[in-house]
Amino acid sequence: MRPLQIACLAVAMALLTCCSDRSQVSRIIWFDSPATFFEEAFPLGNGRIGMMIHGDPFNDIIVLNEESLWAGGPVDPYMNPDAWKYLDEVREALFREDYQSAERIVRNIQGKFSESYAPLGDLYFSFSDSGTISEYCRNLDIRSGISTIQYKLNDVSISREAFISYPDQVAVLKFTASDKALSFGTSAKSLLKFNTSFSGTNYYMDGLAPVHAEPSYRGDIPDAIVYDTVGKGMRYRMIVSILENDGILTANDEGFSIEDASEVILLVSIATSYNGFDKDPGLEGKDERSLAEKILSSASLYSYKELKRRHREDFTDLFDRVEISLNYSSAPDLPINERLKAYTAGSDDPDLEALYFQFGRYLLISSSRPGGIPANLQGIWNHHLRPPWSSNYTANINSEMNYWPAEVTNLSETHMPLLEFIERLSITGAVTAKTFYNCRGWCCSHNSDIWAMTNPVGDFGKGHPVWANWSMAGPWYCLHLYEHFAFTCDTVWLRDYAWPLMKGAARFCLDYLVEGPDGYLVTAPSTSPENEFLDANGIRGSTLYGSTSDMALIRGLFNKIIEINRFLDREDELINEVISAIDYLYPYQIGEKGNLQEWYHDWQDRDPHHRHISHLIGLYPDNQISPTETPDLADAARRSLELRGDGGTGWSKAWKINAWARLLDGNHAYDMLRAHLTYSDPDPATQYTGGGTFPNLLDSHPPFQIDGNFGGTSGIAEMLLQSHNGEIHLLPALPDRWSSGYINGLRARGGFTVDQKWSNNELLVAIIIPDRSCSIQIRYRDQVKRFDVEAGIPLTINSLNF
Ligand code: FUC
Repeated sequence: MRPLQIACLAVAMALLTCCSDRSQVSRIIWFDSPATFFEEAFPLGNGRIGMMIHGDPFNDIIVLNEESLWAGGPVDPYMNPDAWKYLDEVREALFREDYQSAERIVRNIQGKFSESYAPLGDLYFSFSDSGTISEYCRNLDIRSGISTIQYKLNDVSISREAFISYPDQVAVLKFTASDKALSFGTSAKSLLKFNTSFSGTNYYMDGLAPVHAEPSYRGDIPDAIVYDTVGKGMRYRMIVSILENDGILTANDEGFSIEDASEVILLVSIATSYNGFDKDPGLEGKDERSLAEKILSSASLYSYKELKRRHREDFTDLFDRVEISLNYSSAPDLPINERLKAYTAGSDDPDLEALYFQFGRYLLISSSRPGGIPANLQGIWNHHLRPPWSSNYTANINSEMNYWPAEVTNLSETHMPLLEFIERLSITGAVTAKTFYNCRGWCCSHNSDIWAMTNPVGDFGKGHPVWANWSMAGPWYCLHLYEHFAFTCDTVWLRDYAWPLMKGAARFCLDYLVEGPDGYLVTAPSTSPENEFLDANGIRGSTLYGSTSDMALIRGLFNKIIEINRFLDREDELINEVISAIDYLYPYQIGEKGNLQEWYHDWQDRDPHHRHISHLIGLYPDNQISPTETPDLADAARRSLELRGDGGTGWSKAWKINAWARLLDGNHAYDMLRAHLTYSDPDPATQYTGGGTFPNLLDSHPPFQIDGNFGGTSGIAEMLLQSHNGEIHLLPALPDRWSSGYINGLRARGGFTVDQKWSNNELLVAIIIPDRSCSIQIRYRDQVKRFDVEAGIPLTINSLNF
C-alpha cells in the first residue's frame, strides 16, 4: 500500500451505507424521498446492463437497459456512391469565396441518420399500501455500486438493495422486512414490442427493437419507428428469477406476486441477439434466450452473499484506485437535491466537488467495461423510445468527452470499448472515405451508432451542414488511441492495434487536404462544429475551408504519427507523406481581438457565446497549446475563452473546466466547476436551460447527457495533475478554494501513479510510482527538476528535494 493511502483507508473502512448516520459519507449519495423523475433516480450498471432505481415504497419502477439494444441493423456504407463527385464543385465555390453556393452543394455529400439506442423496459413493483411510511432513505454507495432503500412501514423495517454484477452479469435485488410483511406484485412493460410469460420461478420478457428509429429532433415524421415483419431487428430476453422467497408465490404470464415474505432475492438476467456491428441481429443474431438462461444458471450457483462479495470486490477494485479529499471536508446533513441547491446558492461544499469527481468515475465503471459497447450519449441509461439525439455517438465532442477521465483517473480498462469501436469504424469508414470523398484511409463523421456508421448524416441533403458535414472524427478518435498508449506504455498494443488505425486515419487526412488560396494545405469543405461565421460581407455561413479545429485535429494526428514512427523505429512510406505535409498545414492565427481564430479568416462568430469551443481542441484535449511551450497561443486561447464566456450546455461548461485548467488558471476552472454544478430542475417544465447538474448528479445539457459528467471529472483531474512532453506537473491549477487536501492514484503519461497532498495551498508531498525505470522531469509552479526513477520504487517529492 502506498503511504498516502494508509490515512485514507481508515476513512474508507468507516464508510456507512445507510442513512442513520449521515456524517462523513462522502461516497454516499442519498435522498429522503423516492424519485419522481428519471433525473432523481440512481443509475446502476455493470457496463452492459443498466438500471435506474426510483425507490417508491408503494409503486416502484426500475428502468432497464442493455448496452447492445439498439434500433436498426448493419449499415450499408455504400449508401451514396456518387457523393464524392460533388467535392470539386464545393471546393471551386469555396475558393472563389462563394460560401453560400458551397453550403448548398455540400448537402449532396450526406447520407442517412444514425440509429437510436433503445429502452429495454420497466420493472414494476406494487407493494401493498396499507400503512404509513417513516424514516425513508434512499442511498447509492458509489464505492461499491450498491443502492439501498430503507424505510418503516408502520413498525416493520423494510430494506431493498440492488446491484448489478460485472463478474456474474446479472442484476441482484434483495428485499427484506423485519417481519413477514413483504407483499408485492411484479410485472414488466416495454415501449418496444414485447410479451411476458412465467414458468417455474422465472418471469420472462421477450422483445424486439425496431429496424429503424428516427432521431427525435426530426419531430413527428411518418415511419419514425419501423418494425420488420420478416425477422430483422434486435431481439432481447429479460428474465426475473426468484432465487429466494419465504413468502407465498402466485404467478401468471402477466407477472407474479409474493405475499407475506420476510426475504426475497431476485436475479435479473438480460441478453440481446446482437452479434457484431456487421451481422443482422434478427437474421444472423445470437440466441438471446439461451444466452440469458446461461448467464442466469451460472449466477444462480452462487448464494446472494457470494454474488454480493464478488460484485463488491470487482467494483471497489476499480473505484478505490483513486482517493480524493478537498479541504478534508465532510458532507453536510442534507439529501443530495438539497445539497446541490445549497451549493448553487453559494454555500461551500468541497466534499460535494470531490463526490462529483468520484461520481464520474462511478459512471464510467458502470457504463463501460472491456468487451462491451462504448458508453453512448446517456451512458447506458435511457427510457425514451426516440431518445434525445438518438442517444448515439456524437463525435464532434460528446463521445470523446465520455472517455476523457478514463486514463488519468486510473480506469484505463474502461477505455477499451471506445478503443475497440475505432477498429469497427475504420471498416465502414474506409467505404465512406472512398465513396463520399474519393480518399484512401478511413474517416468518420458527426454521428455513429452500434452499427459503426461513419457517413455524414442529414438524410441525403436535409441536414444543415453546420453539423452534418463534418468528417474529422477519425483524427479525434485516434487521439484516444494515442492517449491509451501514452498512459500505459503498451508498445505491443500500439504497434499491433493502434498504429494501423492511426495510419488509416492519417491517409484520409492526407488525401482530403488541398492547397488553399495562400498555398497552405487546408480541409475543404470544412466546418467548425457547430458554429456559424459572418463572412467579410456579414453573410452567415458554416461551410468554409481550413477551420482551426480541422487543422488542429490533423496537426495533432500527424505529430503523433511522426512521434510513434520514431518510437517504433519503422520505415514507413506514409511517414514521408506526413512529414512533407505537416509544415504546410495552415497554422494557428491570432485575430484582431487577440483571440485564437476559429475560422480561416478573421471573421465574426454569428453566436460569440457558442457552446462549442472546437478551435481550442489544441489546448484541450490535445496539447499543442500550453502556457509553458506556446505562451502566445495560450494567451490567444485564453482570450477566446473569455470572449466565449462561461455559459453553455452541460458538456460545454465541462470542456471549459478542462481548458482553463490547461491554461493553469485554477480559479477560473473552479468557477466553471461551480457553474457546472448548478442545480438543474428535473421537471422539464421548470428546467434551467443553461447546463447544470440534475439532483441525481447526472449532467444536464439539458436534457440528460452523460458527457458533462465525464468532462467534469476529467476537469477536476486536470486541475490537480497534468503530464506532457515527458514532464509531470504537480497541482498545476490548484484553486485558492481548495487550500488543503489529497488526491491519490491519478495516472500520468509515461506510466506513473501519483499521490499528492497539500496544505495552505502548498504541495506538502507527492509520491510518484513509475511503472518502469526512466528519467522524469517534475514541475511544481516555476520549478522544474529531473529525477531518475526505478520501476515500482516510489519517488517522494517534498521540500527536502524540491
Ligand atoms: C452536439 C451538440 C449538442 C448536443 C448534441 C448531442 O451536436 O452541439 O449540443 O450535445 O451534440
